Amino acid sequence: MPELFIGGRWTAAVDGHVREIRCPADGTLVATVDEGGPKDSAAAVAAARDAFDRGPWPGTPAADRGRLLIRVADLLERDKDAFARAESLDTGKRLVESEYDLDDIANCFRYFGSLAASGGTDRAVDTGDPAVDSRVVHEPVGVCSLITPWNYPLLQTAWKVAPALAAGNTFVLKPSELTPHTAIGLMRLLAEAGLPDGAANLVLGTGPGAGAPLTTDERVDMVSFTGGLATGRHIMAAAAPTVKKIALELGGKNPNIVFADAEFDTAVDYALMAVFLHAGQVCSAGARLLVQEKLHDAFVDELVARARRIRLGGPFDEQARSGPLISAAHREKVEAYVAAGLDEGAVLRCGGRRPDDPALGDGFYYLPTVLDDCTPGMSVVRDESFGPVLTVERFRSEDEAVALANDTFYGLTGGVWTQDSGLAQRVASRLRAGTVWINDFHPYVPQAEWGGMKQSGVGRELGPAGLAEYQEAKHIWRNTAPRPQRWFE
Ligand code: TXE
Repeated sequence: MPELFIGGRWTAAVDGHVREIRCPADGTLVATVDEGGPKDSAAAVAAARDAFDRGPWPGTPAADRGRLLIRVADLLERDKDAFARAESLDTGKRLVESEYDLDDIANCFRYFGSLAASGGTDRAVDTGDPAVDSRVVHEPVGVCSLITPWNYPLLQTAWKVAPALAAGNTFVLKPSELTPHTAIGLMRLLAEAGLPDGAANLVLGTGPGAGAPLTTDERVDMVSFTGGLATGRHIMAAAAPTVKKIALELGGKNPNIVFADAEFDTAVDYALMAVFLHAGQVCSAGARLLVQEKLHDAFVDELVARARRIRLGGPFDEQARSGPLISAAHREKVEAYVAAGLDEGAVLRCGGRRPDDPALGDGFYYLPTVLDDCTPGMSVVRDESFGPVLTVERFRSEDEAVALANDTFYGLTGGVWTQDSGLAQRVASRLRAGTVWINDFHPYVPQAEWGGMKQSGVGRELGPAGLAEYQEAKHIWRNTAPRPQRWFE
C-alpha cells in the first residue's frame, strides 16, 4: 500500500522514488517506503488548501472537533503496542520508552480535544458604548505545514497535529525521512476517527526535497517546525517572503545545576537520566552539569562510576537502559564534538568511544561519556551534540551558577538541585529557559506550555498557548444602532 496520504487517498510518490528504513540498533531493514518530492508536497498543499477553503473541517463546531480528537486518543490506546513497536524499530529506542511516549501522545490528543470542546477563549469586549456589540473570536490560521524530527517522532507530531486540528486548521505533515512509520499510522487513525478528506495530509521525503516546498508555498499560512537550529534558521528565512506565521522548537544546551546541599544519591541518579535518556537525543537533555565546587569531586566520581554501568542495547533488550544514535552520520557528529572538547582541554572521565561488544557492532552505539573540567567557550559545551555526552563545569556561588547556566544562545530547559527552597526559587526565576525543574528533570504535562527562549525557538507548544499558536484572533464590532454621522458636512 502506498504511504503518502493526500486529499484522503493513499498514493505513491509522483516520481516513483522509495527509501529503505533501517533500524539504527542493528541495521535490519524495517520497510521500504515512498519518498515524495516537490510535486507531492505541492499536491498535498493543494489538498489542504481546498479542504480549508471549502470545509467542512474549519467550520465544524469546536466541540465536535474536540470529540474527534478524543476518539483519536482512544484509537491510539487501542493500537498502542503496534505504534510503540513501529516507533522503536524506526528510532532504535527502547520499547518501554516508546510505550511511555504512546501514553503521552494519547494524553496530548485528549487534552487538546477537551480544550477545543470547552469552548475556547472567545470573549465579549466592553467598548463603553451600549450600542456596540464587540467580540473577539478565534479562528484557525489556515493551512499549516508541520515538519517534525526523528528523536520523538510521533510525540512531536502529536504536539502539532492535535492543536492544529483542535483549532480547525488543515495541514500537511512531513515527518523525518528516517522515522516515517508512526506518522503513516496516525493518518490511518485520523481517517478512521472520521476526519474529512484533505484536512490531514502526509508527505514523506527529505528536508530539501519534500520539506522545503512546504515552507515557501504561498498557499501555506503557517509553518510549525521542530528540529535543529541550522534548519530552523533556514526555515524562518524561507517563510519570510510570504510572511507565514511560524512556530519553532530548536533544541537546547540545558544546564543542570547541583548545589552542595542537594540530596546526593537522587541528584546523581537524575543527572545521569537527564543526559543519557535516549542516548542524549532529547531537546531538553541536561547536557551541561554545573556542580558546586565543594561537591564536585565526590559527585563526579559517583556519576562516572554509575555511567560506566549503563547497559546499551536494542529496543527489545529488556536489560538495556540506553540505545543507539539515530544514524552513522549523527554518531560521527557526536564523535567530532567529543574530539574537539578534548582538544580544547576537557578531561575524559568515561566513554569517549564506541562500545567493544561485538553484539552492538551493527548499531550506531556510543558509550555514555563524561567530560570534566569544561569551560563555557568549548564547542562541546556551547553546541548541541545531541548525544550521550555530559560536560561538567564548576561554580562557587549562586550568581556564578546563574551566569554559567545562562551563558548559552539556547534557552529551552534547566534543572536546579538544592534543599533550600528559597535558593531554588531564586535560581528558577533567573534562568532564561522555557521550562525549569526544581529537584527533578524532564517531566512535562500537556496542560503546561513548552518551548524555548533565545535561539531555542519561537512560540510555545502544549497548554493554552499551544492552541493559540494555531489560531488567529479576530475582532468583530457590530454597531446595533447605526445612524448617519454626517461627518463630512
Ligand atoms: O535535523 P533537521 P537533523 C538537532 C540536533 C541534531 C541536529 C541535526 O542537534 O544533531 O538538529 O539533526 C526537515 N526545509 N535536533 O539534521 O535537519 C527534516 O527532513 C524543510 C534537535 O536530523 O532539523 C526533518 O523532518 N524541512 C531536535 C526535520 O526537518 C527540512 C530534534 C528535522 O531535521 C529542511 C532533532 C528544509 N530545508 C534534531 N531540512 C529537537 N529540537 O528536539 C531538513 N528538514
